[in-house]
Amino acid sequence: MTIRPHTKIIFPLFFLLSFFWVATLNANQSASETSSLREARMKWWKEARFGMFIHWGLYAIPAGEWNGRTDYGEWIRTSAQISLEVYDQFVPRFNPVQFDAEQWVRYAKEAGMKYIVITSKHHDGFCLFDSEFTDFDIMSTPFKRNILKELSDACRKYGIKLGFYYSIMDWHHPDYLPRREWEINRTVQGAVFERYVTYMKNQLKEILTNYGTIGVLWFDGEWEGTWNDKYGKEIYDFARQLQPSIIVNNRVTTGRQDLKGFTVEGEFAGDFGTPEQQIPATGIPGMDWETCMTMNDHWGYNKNNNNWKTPETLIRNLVDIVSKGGNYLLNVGPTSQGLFPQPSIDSLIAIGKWMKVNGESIYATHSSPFRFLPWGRCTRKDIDSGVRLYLHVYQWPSDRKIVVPNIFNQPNSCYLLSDPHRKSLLVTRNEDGLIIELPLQAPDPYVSVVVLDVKGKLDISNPPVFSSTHKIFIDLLQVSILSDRESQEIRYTLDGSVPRKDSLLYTGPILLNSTTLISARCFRNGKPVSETVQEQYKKVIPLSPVSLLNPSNGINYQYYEGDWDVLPDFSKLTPIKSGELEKLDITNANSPDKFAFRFTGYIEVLYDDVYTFSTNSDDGSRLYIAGTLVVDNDQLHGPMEREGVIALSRGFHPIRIEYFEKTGGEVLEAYIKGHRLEKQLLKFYK
Ligand code: H79
Repeated sequence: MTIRPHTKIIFPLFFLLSFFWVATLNANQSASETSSLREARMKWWKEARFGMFIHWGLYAIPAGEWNGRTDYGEWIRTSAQISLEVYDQFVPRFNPVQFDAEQWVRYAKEAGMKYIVITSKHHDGFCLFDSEFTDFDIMSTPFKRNILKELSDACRKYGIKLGFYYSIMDWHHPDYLPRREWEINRTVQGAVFERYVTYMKNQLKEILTNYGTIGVLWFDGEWEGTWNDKYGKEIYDFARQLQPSIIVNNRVTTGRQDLKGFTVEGEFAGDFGTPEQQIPATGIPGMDWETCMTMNDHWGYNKNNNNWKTPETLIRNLVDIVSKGGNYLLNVGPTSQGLFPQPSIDSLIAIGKWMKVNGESIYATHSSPFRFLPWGRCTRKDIDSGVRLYLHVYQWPSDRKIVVPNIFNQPNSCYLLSDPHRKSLLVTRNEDGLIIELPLQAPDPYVSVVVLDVKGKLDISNPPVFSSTHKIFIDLLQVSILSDRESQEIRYTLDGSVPRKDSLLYTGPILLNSTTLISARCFRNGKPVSETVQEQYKKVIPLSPVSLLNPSNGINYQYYEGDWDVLPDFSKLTPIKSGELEKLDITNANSPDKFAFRFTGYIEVLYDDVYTFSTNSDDGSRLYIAGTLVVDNDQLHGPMEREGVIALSRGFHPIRIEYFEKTGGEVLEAYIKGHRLEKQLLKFYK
């Protein structure tokens, strides 16, 4: 059973849990910029919350179709393996006579968007602007009108901020490396990557000096091994010198982990994270981010794809993102004639209609103070008398009541944001929180917003959070329970029952010596003020070791080739080569891309303990001990570390590490950490 609290130390509750309001310093902040200067630079962007992405270029001409396949987009040159010579023939065909920059900007404005980010150059290398440094630009087309110039003038006229997307990867420039692997007759001879970096700088100087103030610089295509952190920082500084207030995304350098869009902790991350086609489960304290997303399945125009998101989805995405503290950059892929697809226009108008009524709940608001709301989302804004909560109701309740859970502030006023008369809604309190009585009919078919003004500083009780080194243990485990509020008690049970006012009072870390289910809940004045949370802690028997007669350093490997997006089933494959290596090493691959390794050997641990193993890999990897999957780091991604735990007895244990690489950079490392063992690279035996 359990040994009761053995210490009276009150834990520093606030460190862990004050994340909803803390504005931490950005780890990447350049030394010369104070946090208040950074805040001033980011202000317009953080208040804007909603912007338009535009993917436009030569790829709008094939419109997603090539040799009978119809699912291409802006990647068509590479995905359909179109040679440079053939792709170049789109240049004399690019003549978007219906392009009207002001109309595009009006669409954005109409939708309630505050900024536009357009592809000045996508991966295909084609430039929508007049560049001195290449002929592969708009001036070589019959159109001969500088798109960026017209758009920047229109944006200025309508008060919309303009940003430029600029691809680091460039499938056209002779000095960019690597080539696509199917481009067998495009020689790399004479290619000098440094010269490509100079080309980039020259072009960045053009787009950052010829079009007035530019709000955002949005890099992409940074993941091929040729780009690195040194270039990234250099280019970031270069951009900031030319436009001191510009906001630069994290793809300027190489720390982005995958399409989740956030940079590896501790690495330079530009000014904001870039989740792509996805919305993070929660925001990240002190981290600015922007989800970019398509309206159908493609960024560039695809004439056959009709998988359009509904206005409801788009509006709810915006609300969801803003409630988590992010921005929404919603894409339009115009046609080769220069027109927005009609379904995009329709959605922009529908969003705009919603924003005209409800925009106040989006612009310049902050993330939700609630961890979870069953009926929708919340954003908030500080006002003189306290805090204004915007309650975004997705499911209009049939009993006409919504609960604002565990809030102690006194309500000041409450009304529907759509109601010009601001007719008061009845607010009462019960033990769950504030209860708001709504009218029978939802004012909006997609998301209805209720305004709730409360007095003073927010006083909301979220459920407590458990903290321990692991969820499994061998002998004893110390578990802490933390709350984000000082003025309340935590009560807990160890038998799975819901904590009551006379349950055990938490006063300090709990020491467990057997498998236990802990349930915890916050109380104030003897009344429960939060939901109950539970966690199971499992006592385990550490894995028995194996005996090795003559252990020597080294590891066995099998090498495979193939084109995978996830780890293959190695049992069905025949290795191309195999042998022994001194350490975990993928440098003896025969090919730069599309290969896999399977390593087998033994590791030794010196104590019985719960060990944390991790792999850092690009692309996917998995680590097994004695056949048990411990680390699952599969999938396509940039360098990314994932961990897992297992209890081991002192001695040798069989280990297997699987790894694959599709394209781009490659890395594989494996680490171990224990209570008495600092994190270190694994050593292998055979
Ligand atoms: O411009 C649009 C797309 O054309 C471009 N980004 C958006 C804004 C895009 N290019 N590629 N992708 C999106 C998907 C690529 C994913 C991967 Fe990777 C590249 C998988 C592995 C390398 C990103 C970097 C995820 C892991 C590392």
